[in-house]
Amino acid sequence: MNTESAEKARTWSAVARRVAGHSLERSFYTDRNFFDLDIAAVFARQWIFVAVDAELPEPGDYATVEVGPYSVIVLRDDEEELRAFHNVCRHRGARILEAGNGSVGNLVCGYHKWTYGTDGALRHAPSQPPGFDRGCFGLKAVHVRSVGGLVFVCLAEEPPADFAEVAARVEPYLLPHQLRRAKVAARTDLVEDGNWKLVMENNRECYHCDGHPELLRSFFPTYGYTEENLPARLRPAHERYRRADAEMRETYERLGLPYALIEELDGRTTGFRIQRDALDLAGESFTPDGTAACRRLLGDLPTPRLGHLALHLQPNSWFHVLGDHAITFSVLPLAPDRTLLRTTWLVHPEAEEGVDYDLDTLLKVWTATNEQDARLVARAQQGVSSPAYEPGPYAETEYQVEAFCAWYIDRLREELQR
Ligand code: 3BY
Ligand code: FES
Ligand code: FE
Repeated sequence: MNTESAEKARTWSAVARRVAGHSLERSFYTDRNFFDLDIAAVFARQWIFVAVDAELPEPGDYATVEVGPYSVIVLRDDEEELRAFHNVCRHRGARILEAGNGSVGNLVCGYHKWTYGTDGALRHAPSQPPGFDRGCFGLKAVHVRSVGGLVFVCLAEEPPADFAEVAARVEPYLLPHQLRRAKVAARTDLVEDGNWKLVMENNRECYHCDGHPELLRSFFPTYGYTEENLPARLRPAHERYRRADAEMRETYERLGLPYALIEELDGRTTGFRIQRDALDLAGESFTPDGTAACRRLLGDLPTPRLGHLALHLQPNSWFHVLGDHAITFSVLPLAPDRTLLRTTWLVHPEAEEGVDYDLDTLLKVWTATNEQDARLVARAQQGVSSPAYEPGPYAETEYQVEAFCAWYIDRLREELQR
């Protein structure tokens, strides 16, 4: 057996050995081969959440995003449509734009100044001989689409066919918040010392939520439990939840806001979960007393007491959309043991910092929560890196972690069978 097929056989047997209801083996979190396979099977195949429309309001506005070895330019073109291109020059391959966001008239490669329009067409290539056909050297396009103001790219030639259906089911929940026209109040990049799957798994359970004192002022720690498996210490919170939930349902009905839980996290190509749900205390926002952090409400909604719309998507994102603001989370793998978590806070387009909202108050809870989660993820990475680690059993309340892993293993199987 050559090295490549020996490697493939090892990968196959690790995938085949996976025991449902248990965490993954060490190699999935530590090996370069699995990291490369994750890029090929997941990040280069699926729709990946990378940006928000509100970052790119005007023609020429762009954001560059690194997805494993890929670099992608997401851009608003001259017709105000979203476009995405590989950030790779068609001359000798240099990165065209440096990392970050900005605004351009044309895309000019920093190496020898080949110049592309916002439609990706090569407009100018200095000193090329007569007969040089610019039409053969346009930028390579990447699939891109917005779902209610959330921007996704897909690096595959043929994107998963079921994403359009997911978008159609999710958009009615998002549209009342008008995220497409919102304003970016802040964005943070946190590099976590753990594999991207540990970051996702950590987000998919509230078994560890005791570690989030700031979040738990407003977020019900009963999340993910049922009446049957609810621990006794969460009974009082559950009682408060039941009262708030009954009231919220009336509000949602009255305002015509979609709220029903849809949970299809595995068994399909684009796994997702969406639910509009109550928050504790004032029930408006992620603040110490639960009151709104921003006075101007998204989409000019008539009341801030709307709880939160929680959206989870496989493979790399989650969202909390409230009456007064929205927060988006994008997870991008950097190395087997390093992951970027990009968090973006959105407010009403006319909300003024210092007048309608205080930036510290707006950012406080999720900044603290992200840092707490990053410490837990680093701890998990350290532990699973030990040869003594063996996969352990999930608690019932960790069913969404199991759904994530089952979904992920299916993607690896698909890739290995290609
Ligand atoms: O972000 C979420 O969806 C929540 C917060 C706490 C745990 N996780 C389920
Ligand atoms: Fe871009 Fe030469 S590599 S112009
Ligand atoms: Fe957490």
